[in-house]
This record gives sequence, C-alpha cells and structure tokens, in this order.
Amino acid sequence: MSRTALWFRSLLLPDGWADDVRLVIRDGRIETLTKDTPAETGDEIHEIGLPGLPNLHSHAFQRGMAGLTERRGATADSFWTWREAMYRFVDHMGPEEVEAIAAQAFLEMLESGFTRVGEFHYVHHDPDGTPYADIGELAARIATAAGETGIALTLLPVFYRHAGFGGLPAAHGQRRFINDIDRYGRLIEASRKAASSLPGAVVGVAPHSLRAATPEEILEILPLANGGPVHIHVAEQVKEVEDCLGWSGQRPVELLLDRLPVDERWCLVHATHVTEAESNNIVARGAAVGLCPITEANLGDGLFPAQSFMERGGRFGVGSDSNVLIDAAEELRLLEYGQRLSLRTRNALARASTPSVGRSLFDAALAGGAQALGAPSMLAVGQPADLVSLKADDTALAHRQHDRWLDGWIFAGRRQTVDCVWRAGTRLVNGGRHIHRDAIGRRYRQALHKVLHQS
Ligand code: NGQ
Ligand code: ZN
Repeated sequence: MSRTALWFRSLLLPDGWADDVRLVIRDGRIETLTKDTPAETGDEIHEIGLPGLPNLHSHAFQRGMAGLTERRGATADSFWTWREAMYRFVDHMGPEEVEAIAAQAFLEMLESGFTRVGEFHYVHHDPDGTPYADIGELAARIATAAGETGIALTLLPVFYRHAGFGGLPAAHGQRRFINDIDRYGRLIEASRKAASSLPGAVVGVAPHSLRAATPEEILEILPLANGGPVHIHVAEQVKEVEDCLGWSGQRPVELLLDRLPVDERWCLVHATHVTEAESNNIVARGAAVGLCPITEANLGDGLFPAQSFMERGGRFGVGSDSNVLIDAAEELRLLEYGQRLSLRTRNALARASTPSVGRSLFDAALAGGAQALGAPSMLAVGQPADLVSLKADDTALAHRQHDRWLDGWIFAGRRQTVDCVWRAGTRLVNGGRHIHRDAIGRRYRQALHKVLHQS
C-alpha cells in the first residue's frame, strides 16, 4: 500500500479551479480531495496543477523517422510519397527497436503533459511478413514500453487487410500489417494478455481505414471490442474521398455512418474532409473526432471544420499521430491557429461560457480524449491520480492566474513550461525531465543506428 499527499496552490478540478487543494493518493488513486486547506507536514507542495491530457492517436514507431522526410523528392511530394518512405522505415525494425522507439515516444509524451496514449498499433509481423511465434510479440513490446515509461495505455491493435477501397489485395509494403479475421481475433486476445499487467490499460479494436478494411469485415471484428473503444482513420486526404466516391458513390464519413453502428464508443481519426451534414451526423452519434493538428499539417491533409463542429457540441480530442513533434500544448495551439488562418478570425475555439481559448481547448481535449480512450481523466475521489504541474516561475505564466495559465502555457509557453507529471500517483517527470530520460534516450539512439544503418 503506498500513500502520498500532494498539495496544490491551485488545481483544475472538473468543476473549475480550486485553491489550496490537498490530495491524498493511495495505490494510485485519489483517496481524499480537500479544498481550501493548508498543507500538512510531509506534503509535496506544488503551485499549479492540471489533469493529465489523453493523447488519443499515436503510431509510436514513427517517432524514429521524425524529420527524415522533410526533403524534396524526385516526384511531387505528398501524403502518399511520405507513406512510401514510412513503409521503408518499417522494413528495418525488429522487436527490440519497436520497443526502444516506443519508449522514447512515450517518454516525450509524458514530458509534454500527456498521461495516457491511444496506441494505434499496426506493425504486427516480422520483416518478411511472417507472424512471430507469439502473434502479440510487437503488441507486447508496446505494452512493455508503456510500462517502462509509466504512461497509461489504451492499446488499439489494428485490423489491416487491403490496399484500397473495395478489398484490393494488400501491397508488398504492407506485409507486416496484414491479418485475416481469425488471426486478428488471436491478436486481440494476445494484446489483452500483454496489457493485463499494466494498471488501467484498455484494449480496443481499430480497423485501420475504409481503405484497409471493408465495412463487412469491420462489422465482423466489432464484437471483439467487448464494449471498449473503436478507432478508425477516415477522410484524411482528398484522394481518399475521391476513391471512396468512385468505389461506392458515398464519401468516407457518409459511408461509415451509413453502414456501421458508429456511436460514442467510436473515434473517427482525422475526419478532415467532411461536409456540414456529415459533421452534424458525427455530433448526433456522439462519436469523438481525433484531431492530430501537427501531423495533419506536416502531411498536408487539410483542415477539419473544428469551429462549427465544436459550436454544435461535437466531441474531439488530440493525438500526436506520426509523432514528428510531440507536444500536448502545441497540438492545441495549432488546432486553434488552423481555424484562425482559414476563417480569418480570432479565438475560434472558445466556448460561449468560457472566454479563455486555452481552457476551452483543454477541457474539450480532456473530455473527448477520455471518451475516445475508454478511460476517465478527471481529478476526483476514486479516480487515478494522473496530474501535470506547470512551472509557476515560467515567464509565460508570470502574473497570470487560473485560465490565463492555460492560455499562457498553450499560446506563449513551450514544452519546458511543464514541471512534474504523475501517472497513478507516481511522479514520472520532474522539472520537465522523465526519470528514465537518459537510459531510454541511449537505447533509442542504439535502436535508430540499427534501423537506419545496419540493414
Ligand atoms: C498510418 N497515418 O497508418 O500511419 C497512417 C498512414 C495510411 C496517418 N494517416 C497510412 N496519418 O493512412 O494509409
Ligand atoms: Zn494515424
């Protein structure tokens, strides 16, 4: 039984900011939460506390190729040429490398203020496409990396079978991803086993996209979710919308909502290219949209109409997706800036009830991310103590208070504004540094050497 007490001068609770808050944490959960109370001897004292943010969409291994594709190629560069480069990177990773790169990505997520990751995990087989002796070998590596860093995990093993709409046969570059429905069932089982040693781990199902899985196949795998989350990439690229129209006469989101039982268990990742009607229908179903602003900008996807979606009560969270840059505050900042640039307005994503853009974005990403990852993310008695503290002496926060701290962190701060991060009551980040930063960083460099130079 472990017991610690934290005291915050100000803490953001589900019903707003509270001052002089004392939390007693037992076995990772908040046992008591008392407002307006002085610190007691032995309490850890902090100034500004927030709930940890969920990162609802990641492909951890892509951290290893961050920055390597920012070079003009022989033909016009696009999402699709980036994807070819990504497939070449995938060819050279073994289980050790998958684990080492994931650990580095998860560590950086924690350092930036994320306390749970939704890992959309689709590299399953060995480099020639043969399943490992244990079908869940690489899923287990992801779980191990999460355990090493301490981040909470929602593991989303991906069902991937085809190269394009209408069940096209998979391509050579996709051989490590491919499963039929039976083998996917075994993968889910193995993933549940791998995640079972991690406190608070959640397992969901993830048909990769309507390109990689047919609606019939998705219907068949849905029961494997067992009430857990269902994630899918959808309508990210214009070509994807055109190909879907050509194949089915419907747009991807239209088809998804028409043919599949999309509800609040679902997370529609990207949903970039939606009509107003599609956007309204997502709201009506209560599904979350998974926005990944840094990656969507990096890959030239386009902009999701977030302002109108939010105004109608749409739910969304943020994800670091390709992990080209890992920064919780910057995802929120870029989400807002995309809307400002396209709508030529300011303060696009502030709710009427909450003038602060930072607070509105943070609240929305907290609630939407928690829904999408199948795990509550709030500071209340009985809940896991997943917390972030900000550096009160950071110049971006000077002479500010409460919601203005969030505006300061998101719009005027940087990753170093984050001070400490706790997951289930364990302090994993201290002064902005993860407790295992050096060892995990060393192993990451060795793994990259192998992936990039020894194959
Ligand atoms: C992925 N990433 O699975 O890593 C995808 C690219 C695809 C993003 N969509 C591959 N950002 O969609 O086919
Ligand atoms: Zn993705």
